[in-house]
Amino acid sequence: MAYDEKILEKSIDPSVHKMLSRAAELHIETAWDRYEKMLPECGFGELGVCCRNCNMGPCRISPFDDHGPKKGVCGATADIIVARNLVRMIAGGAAAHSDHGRDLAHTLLMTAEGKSSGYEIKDEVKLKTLAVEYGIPVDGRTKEEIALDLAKAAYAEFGKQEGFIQFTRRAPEKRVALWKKLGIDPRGIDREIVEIMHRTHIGVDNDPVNLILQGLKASIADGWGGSAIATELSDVLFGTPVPVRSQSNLGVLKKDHVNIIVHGHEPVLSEMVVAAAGDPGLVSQAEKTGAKGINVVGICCTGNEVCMRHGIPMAGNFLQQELAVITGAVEAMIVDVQCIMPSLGPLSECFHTKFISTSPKAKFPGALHMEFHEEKALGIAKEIVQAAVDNYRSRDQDKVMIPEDKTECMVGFSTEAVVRALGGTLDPLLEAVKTGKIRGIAGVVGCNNPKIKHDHGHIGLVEELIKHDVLVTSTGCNAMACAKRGLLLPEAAEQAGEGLKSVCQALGIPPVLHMGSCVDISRILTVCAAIANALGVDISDLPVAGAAPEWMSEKAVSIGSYVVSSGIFTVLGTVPPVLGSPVVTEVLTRTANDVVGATFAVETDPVKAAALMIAHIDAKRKALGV
Ligand code: SF4
Ligand code: MSK
Repeated sequence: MAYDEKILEKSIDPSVHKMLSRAAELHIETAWDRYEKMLPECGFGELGVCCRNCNMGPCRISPFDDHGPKKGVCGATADIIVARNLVRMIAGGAAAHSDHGRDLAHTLLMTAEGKSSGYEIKDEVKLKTLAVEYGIPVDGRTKEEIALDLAKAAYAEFGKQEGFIQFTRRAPEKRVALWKKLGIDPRGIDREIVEIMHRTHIGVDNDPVNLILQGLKASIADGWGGSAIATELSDVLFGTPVPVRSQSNLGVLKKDHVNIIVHGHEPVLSEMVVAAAGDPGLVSQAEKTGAKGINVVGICCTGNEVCMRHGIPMAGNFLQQELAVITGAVEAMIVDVQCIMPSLGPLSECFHTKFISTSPKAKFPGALHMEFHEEKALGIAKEIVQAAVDNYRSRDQDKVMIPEDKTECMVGFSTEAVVRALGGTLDPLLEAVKTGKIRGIAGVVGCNNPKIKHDHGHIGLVEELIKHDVLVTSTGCNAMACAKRGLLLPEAAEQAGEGLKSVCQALGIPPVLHMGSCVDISRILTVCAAIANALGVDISDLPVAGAAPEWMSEKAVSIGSYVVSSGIFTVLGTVPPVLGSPVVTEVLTRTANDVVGATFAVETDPVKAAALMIAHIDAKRKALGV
């Protein structure tokens, strides 16, 4: 079918073309329309030079006009304002990831105390490994006793006033020593986030470099702390992912089934929805309404979580959430926290879709709130699924338009699964890197953003990297873009360079490894740390690079910051709001290399971004003598 040129410009995904055309037909607006209405976006905001941290303002520095203001009312310069805004973004992102980790610690605590319903400790081996890491005794103790101590230890990481966060000690000794020297070895997770809010209050920290260092400290608390806790405790409770086959894209919705979408981030809710949807009583009720069954699918990182643990199909990434509702085939869109557009409420009212919020932290206009609590988790999940089943009768099949697009994928490469795929040790990977069959390793992650043609940034970059023998590890919305493109299949090795192709074929793995959700970037850090430790070097010495081609969220700012703080060069595909400050721009893109051994680069063209990453990888290979 031929589409309007304007629609084709918005995405590389044919399912998106179909659904945007459908939205236009129904006169329904989407994020792309709202983005266009927003243009031109505020130039001051884009440069990061507006401040409303106190009520003498709002103030904005005028970089465009020589006679315009160069200081805020308090005297803050563009450098100060940009640095404050940047680190507040880090605080927001680190808080989101870490609060997710805290919720997992809470679920583990409740489960260990026998107070939760429906949860169990699924990975006892991991439980014990983590307990040993924390110095918790394991011999002769029940899994509940160990889990109770582990949950309390993880909980304590958030409110700790002094000392260090245990999982940061997975980083190579040289890296930890550097963090200590710079004063950025984080103490408690919450403490570092609160300190950002304090320092950015009017009249406190007005040194851009000092502010950025605190931003890095909080981001390390996120990546090696809160996010790692979220990942590890999810594995304990729901099982450590192993490679599993599934499908991706809007075509996973089924015309003759009750369709339930789980969207958001925390597996605590979605695991129970998946369990409830398998309840024979609910399935038979669905059949009585005329449906052939109950079809659960995921969007955003919840999609990644349930896909890698249960093979539940992924309906799409961030910019596809509205399009899923526009198919007219969704009985319930069930959400918890993060990346959920408030537009879903009014949009759902145009269809029969029930938009169900579940977290006391995240309520939305137009949503039906069915609050989720661990004590009655399975019961509440069944009530939610029941609401979806009952809603099937309200579906107007004449309004249904599901694009047929869907692609096979292989997901679930946890660190443990990667090591298993390599035969139990990292040696084959190290050998492949040394011989050059694998030129280097890239972590490509992050969101969608209507500023960039949907999925073009992700796919353009990843395809270019694998073509040049760079093994890609992927999470978040990048992983979904890769899944839809068929890059998460072992067969995709055909698109890789000869070296990478031979390694993938020998091991039966895809050239792009799905490592999970946004918090699971902690898995990528763990792999990098293990490789650096095996080689006796720091992470900054490795031929590795990171990228977030279509990033948009504050979480992505925190991620980029902890990745760079860990010594990994990172390329951003959308421009961060820092260019209004020469000092901040210089620190992030140049000086950081002398401080933490890595920098940020900004490159909106994915092929050029890949070239930057490959050049960096080659330079590191040369320095390592491989
Ligand atoms: Fe203006 Fe300074 Fe207040 Fe910010 S903190 S709004 S720059 S006076
Ligand atoms: S879901 S943070 S849009 S990756 Fe983790 Fe996607 Fe970005 Fe949300």
